[in-house]
Amino acid sequence: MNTSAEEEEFELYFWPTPNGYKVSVLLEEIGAPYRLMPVNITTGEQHSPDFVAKFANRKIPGLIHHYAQESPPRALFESGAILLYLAEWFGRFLPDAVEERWRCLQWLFWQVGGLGPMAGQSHHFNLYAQEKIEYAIDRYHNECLKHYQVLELQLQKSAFLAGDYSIADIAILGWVFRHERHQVHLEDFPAVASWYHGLMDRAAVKRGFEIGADLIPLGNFNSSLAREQLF
Ligand SMILES: N[C@@H](CCC(=O)N[C@@H](CS)C(=O)NCC(=O)O)C(=O)O
Repeated sequence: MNTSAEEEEFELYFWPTPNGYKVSVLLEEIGAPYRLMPVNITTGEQHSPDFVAKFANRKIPGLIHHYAQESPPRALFESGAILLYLAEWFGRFLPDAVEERWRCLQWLFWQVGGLGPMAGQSHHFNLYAQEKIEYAIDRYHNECLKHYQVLELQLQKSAFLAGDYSIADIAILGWVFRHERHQVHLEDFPAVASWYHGLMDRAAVKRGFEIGADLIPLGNFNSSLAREQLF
């Protein structure tokens, strides 16, 4: 850590979704105090001028780090970048050894560029699209299955993705948490299932996924307003 605890403050701009949970789980694992800043993406708060001024991507999660009194705070979007930033800042959940570090980054990028977008589109076409388009539903479901198969083969060889438990596991867990929504049965992927249940037993992981539980009833992804703001 590079600053004194009194000067330091994190604000997590958050909604209880897979990409949001990745950061709440990591912050809970690290034990870093943070202020939760709910952003109701179903009512369009991600498009408010205030939010966009901080996070040009108009999506959660976003992180603000007040790290020194005399320096302007850092604002970051993109969950993978946020995980990496926190892991480097605290020197935790990112392997030091070159081989494992690159494997960790490889799986982190695999999640943000592969599993996340494919599972996200699967949720969209299964649950939110008003028109049920069989081709799109099948396409993203098949992509999810291919990604789970890749994960399965890796987890048959090693307990975690890259050496010890790391931000790669946390990033992937954020999406596997929603396996029912992308209609993947964990019984078909035994190594993924055992990795998943092992991680879900961790107290910090449980806390991370509990963050924002009170917000869930405030978000309706199927309202016409949500469709207008999100899709
Ligand atoms: N690549 C981004 C994706 C973030 C993302 O898609 N966030 C969703 C919630 S999981 C969101 O804020 N959507 C609001 C919108 O699209 O308007 C990341 O990994 O942070």
